[in-house]
Amino acid sequence: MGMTLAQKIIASHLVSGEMIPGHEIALRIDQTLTQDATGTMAYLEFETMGIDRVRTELSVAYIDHNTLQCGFENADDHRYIQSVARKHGIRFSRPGNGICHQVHLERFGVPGKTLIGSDSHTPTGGGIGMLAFGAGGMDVAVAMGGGAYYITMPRMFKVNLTGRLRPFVTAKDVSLEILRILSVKGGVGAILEWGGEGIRALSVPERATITNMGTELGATTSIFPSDDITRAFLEAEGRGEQWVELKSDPDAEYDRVIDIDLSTLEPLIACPHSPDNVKKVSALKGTKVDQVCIGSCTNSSLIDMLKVAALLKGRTIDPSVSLSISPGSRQVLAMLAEAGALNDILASGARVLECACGPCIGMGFSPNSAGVSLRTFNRNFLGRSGTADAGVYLVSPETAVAAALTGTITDPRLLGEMPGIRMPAAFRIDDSAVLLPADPEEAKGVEVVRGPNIKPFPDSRPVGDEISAPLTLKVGDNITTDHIMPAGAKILPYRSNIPHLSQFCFAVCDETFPERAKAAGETILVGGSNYGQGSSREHAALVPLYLGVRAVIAKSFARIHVANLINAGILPLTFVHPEDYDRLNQGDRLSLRDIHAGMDIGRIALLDETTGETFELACDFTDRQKAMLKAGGLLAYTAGK
Ligand code: MIC
Ligand code: SF4
Repeated sequence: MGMTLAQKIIASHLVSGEMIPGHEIALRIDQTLTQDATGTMAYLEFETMGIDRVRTELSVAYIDHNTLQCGFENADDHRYIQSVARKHGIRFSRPGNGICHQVHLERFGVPGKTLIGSDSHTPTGGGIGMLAFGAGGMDVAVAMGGGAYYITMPRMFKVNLTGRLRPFVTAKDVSLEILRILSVKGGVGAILEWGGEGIRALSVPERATITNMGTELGATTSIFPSDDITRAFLEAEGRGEQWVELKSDPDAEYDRVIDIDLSTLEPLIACPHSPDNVKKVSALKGTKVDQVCIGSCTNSSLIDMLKVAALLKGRTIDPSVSLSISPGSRQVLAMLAEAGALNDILASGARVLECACGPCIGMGFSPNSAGVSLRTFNRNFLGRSGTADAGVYLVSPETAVAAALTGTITDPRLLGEMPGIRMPAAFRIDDSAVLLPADPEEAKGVEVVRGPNIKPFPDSRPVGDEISAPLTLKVGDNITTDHIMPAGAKILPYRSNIPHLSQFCFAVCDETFPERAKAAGETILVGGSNYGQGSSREHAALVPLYLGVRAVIAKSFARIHVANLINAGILPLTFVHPEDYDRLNQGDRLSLRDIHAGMDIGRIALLDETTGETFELACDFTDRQKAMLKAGGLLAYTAGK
């Protein structure tokens, strides 16, 4: 039997394990990336490993999230990351150089290589034929040290594209269509491979929009073949020699095949507060819009921005709308300027922001109270924009422009002719904002600079044989890491200060949680299905650890978050009978007994001491995971080895 494209890359990087879906496998990692909001922690973790130089082919530290610098905190963290990168052999992409995923695609992504990044949208690299995964900071630290990356061998889904997109229907609408079909948990445990004749008309940045939002499906990753379109992109980036052809075998077998006829798609929109709450744009026409934001790692490529500029050219935005544009990289911004397109954007009344994540993560540009914000981003979780009662909708750049011009949700097809925009034959290459590390000799003298915002890690706690603690918080389905550990301009500067962050843990659900958890000493949490979806931030595990969370019981977990819980030494358990979720009440005292023996047989008994009821919980830990939990997490486990 032939292999799928992802299986081929896995096979060529397999360190241990069998490629049987559901089994743990370990992969050799060629490249890593970090961004600053997770990077400070990842490099602190890397430093504890005592390794002089990264052992990857390439590691890049990007500064793109925490760029407001309202106080000393971020500036200090950036200096720390810059110095640690210089010392340990990591390239440093300076603030303003762009969003990690966009810059990595432009300058560093190589088909057939493996990449892990401390950011959940690292699968953007799948657009260029990389096998790219989002991971917690500790996993990235281990990979930088030459260690393998462990995942559960995924199932293979094929998305077969036929036909051609009609004018004003875009790659973003394809992402929204697959979310409509599969939902935010439909990709869990799977890799999505995109193929079919329909991909021939999709450029690499458009493919990257699609693999980027595969994260919203909960997928392990997403990937496109590497073909002559990939070659053209690499050549235009001056990296043609890095191209290799990659495709699945004709007789490769998939666990599921999804067919999408591109010619039938219409402009789509994801409504508050979930990326899979998808409707046709036409169904919402006339809805008043207050704010429009164009950018983010999903839609900030040169092609996206040139289309936006062409549609704005000679027009003025509606006076009631505030429009922001964040180009994805310095390369994009410079080329917009050279083409005169930046002037068309400015003349329309748009506000041009820095080449960074910006509004996507609530770093400024929060909407007005109860405002309606249309964004070309990938997530619209409650509160993520920084305005608790705002309604955020996810759309294509074309639909965003239509709303900015009219002040209402408008089908972009009403804008008239779509200007013909093509990918340039050559991009403007200037890597001067990516600083190279010191050579090994010089590196010995490089001093790592630490600011006062860097606080120690929470103490690790080995999982013992018994946990008895109150159920301090019970939450529902699809809880995101933005619920568990919110981001935004006020909180993000403290990513290296767990005690400070802890005040905001679960603030979206229950502001009293941190105090109650601290008072309880030890705590058990209960959640519904897909618990921990969304970002890769390990803070959503480290902060609960700090607050005394010892176990999380849920109907099911999101992939990166469950790995982060185990890395932090928190026991993740699932209900054998999902209906048992309804029988546990917040405030009950729970006890888990004979945990170590239970981990071996995959079943742990739970007693609700308050009601006297007993329940069966499941776990499926590998020997490595059991050892990590017993040691108190990945760092303690690694130190012990
Ligand atoms: C996000 O989009 O939620 C983030 C901010 O990029 C996160 C990383 C973080 O929390 O720092 C992600 O996607 O992993
Ligand atoms: Fe940045 Fe938003 Fe992309 Fe996260 S999703 S990396 S915050 S642009």
